[in-house]
Amino acid sequence: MIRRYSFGTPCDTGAVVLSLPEEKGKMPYFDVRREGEKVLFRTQLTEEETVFGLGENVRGINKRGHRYRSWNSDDFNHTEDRQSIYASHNLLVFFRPDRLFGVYFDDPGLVIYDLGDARRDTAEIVSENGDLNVYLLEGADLKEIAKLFRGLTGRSYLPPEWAFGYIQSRWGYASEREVRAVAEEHRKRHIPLDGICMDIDYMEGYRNFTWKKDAFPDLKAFVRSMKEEHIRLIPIIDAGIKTEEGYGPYDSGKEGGFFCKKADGTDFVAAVWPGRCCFPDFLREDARKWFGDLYRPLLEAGIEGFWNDMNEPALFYSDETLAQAFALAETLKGKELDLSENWAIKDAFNAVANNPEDYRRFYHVMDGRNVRHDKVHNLYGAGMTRASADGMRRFRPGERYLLFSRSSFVGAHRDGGVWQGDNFSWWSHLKMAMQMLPNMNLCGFLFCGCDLGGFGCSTTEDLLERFLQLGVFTPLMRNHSALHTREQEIYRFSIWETMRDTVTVRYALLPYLYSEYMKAALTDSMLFRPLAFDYPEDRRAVRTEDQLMLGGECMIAPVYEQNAEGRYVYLPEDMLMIRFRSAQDYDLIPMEKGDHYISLGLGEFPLFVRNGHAVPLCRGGENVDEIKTDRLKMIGKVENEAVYDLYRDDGISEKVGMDGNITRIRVGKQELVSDIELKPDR
Ligand code: MIG
Repeated sequence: MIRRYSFGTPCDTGAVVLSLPEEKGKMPYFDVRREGEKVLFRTQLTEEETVFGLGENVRGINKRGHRYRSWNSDDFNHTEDRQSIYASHNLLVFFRPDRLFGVYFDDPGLVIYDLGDARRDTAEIVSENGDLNVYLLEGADLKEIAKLFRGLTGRSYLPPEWAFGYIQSRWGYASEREVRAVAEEHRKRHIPLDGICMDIDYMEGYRNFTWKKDAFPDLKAFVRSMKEEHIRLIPIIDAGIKTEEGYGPYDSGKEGGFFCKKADGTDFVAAVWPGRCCFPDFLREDARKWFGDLYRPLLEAGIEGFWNDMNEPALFYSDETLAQAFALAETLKGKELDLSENWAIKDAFNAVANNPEDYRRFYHVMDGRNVRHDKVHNLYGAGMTRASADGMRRFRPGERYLLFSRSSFVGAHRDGGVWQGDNFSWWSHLKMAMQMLPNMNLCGFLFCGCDLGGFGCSTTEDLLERFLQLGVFTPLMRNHSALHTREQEIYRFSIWETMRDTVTVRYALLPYLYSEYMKAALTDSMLFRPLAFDYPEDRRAVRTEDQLMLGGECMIAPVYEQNAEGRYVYLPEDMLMIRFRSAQDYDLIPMEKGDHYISLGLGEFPLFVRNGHAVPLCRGGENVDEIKTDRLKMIGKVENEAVYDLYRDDGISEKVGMDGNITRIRVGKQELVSDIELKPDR
């Protein structure tokens, strides 16, 4: 059951697709009070209570014991003490033996969550603006809450099948020659590959929708020839549009009046990569339409997918924030700084970027009204996602497209995926990337993944290998790194063959992973789940922070520690461990419920299959087009019979459903593996 409570005058955030009558009575579970504009929601937490939710954010799967803020931020330093990164996914699920409910704060502005931080026994959520709808979700179990939420907010994005291939990316690829070299090195060494991302360096002076003519003399021919090798190019697009007369997107945006404006009616200007930029008003339908059409030249060149960046929006500086810093510098010039001046001057220059005053300086037009940006800040990235998704839908009606964004809000899960932003090449970030996955899925974002290997600072061989072992299972499997860090393509490393073998497992599992993804999307369920969702009565399972349920049959338990040769795993029931070394090379080890130490040398990683189930493994391939599902090995410990519903489709049509796309595979009692043959799917 879902109930809606309304506070102040909420706007339509685009998150919710169900229209529900407003409840008039008192809201259960929370003490609600108003303080000025703010609305505060308080609830008691018992010792055994677990809190799930908040999607993309720092810390563990159980969010309890910390503070978080919904305020989309370009903050690359995802340390434990952060309270927000790039997304606002305002769903919480409270879970304990005597109560279970979900609560969604449909609020586009700043929301602060104290989930047992000030006091262990109290959660308090504060809406700073006080204009919001609150949805209460009640169901029989955690899975039902997740499903209700998807019913409330709409079906998750369906990517094309090729998007499940391995993608290589790096900030710095600046020419056709460089991109071709990356492709060649993969193909030459038989490292599977389906896509290469083009970061900002492909553009002319970082201007969106341009490309360097000397470095990419014939983009269309280049895209075509890469596609012949089954490699898609995936360009980046940023939010800001360079303010420069004669640059098409600026001129047409200016002419249409599509940029966000300040109170005096002039365009808001702040610097990002290209220098001074204007910011499209993505909350306006006409501006979205205009922006979505700007993707055309790239689509016409054959591009089938994009990643959208800097859409919190990130602001490097504005004339106003710079002027403030310089003014302070002027007053301190020549002085011997005392301590407070010393800090003040540092703070002043740090504050030129992403300054709260800048976010109060410009306006959006919503339903014909001017709305100050900070009141709806968290909708900006979702608006950009929608603009580009619609642009691609108009260009290739009926076909799926690849799209992933840095910033997001619930609702954007219908139009695209997300990557987890700028992590570091840290072991702790490998763990955090895993912990984010189930909460992102809970909030509807199924197509996600982190920068494998780590984005900031230099990776190491073992760290990249362990990242890849997690990436084998994430829908977006992308190796990405920052300029000036150690080069991170698989072929750069002494253990490249080990890494390649790891990637081959992705391709052998692709029929399964694609099938589970599509079924999760089409049935409004989750692909990655905390163990609590499947074993709610098992305290050990509920408290497990470093293992995830995957699809209907499996559990993963990645290694996330340096120099580890194995790890402890808790099995909430009897399972079969597949210990992978490559698509062809793996051990099958039946294991019993309970605690186990599992040895996992550097190139080894486990997948656990619940007894009584079997999962398909195919021969693999070097790209998704090569994947065949006519001959499969069904792997699992089956005493009587196991049934697996394999989802297959043409991999590209937008209009798909479960009907007609499910092949029911039955395996009888088996010796862990049985070979089966199916009618080819294409
Ligand atoms: O301010 O385009 O998160 O993936 O490589 C940095 C350069 C801008 C941030 C993205 C990252 C990307 C980088 N971008």
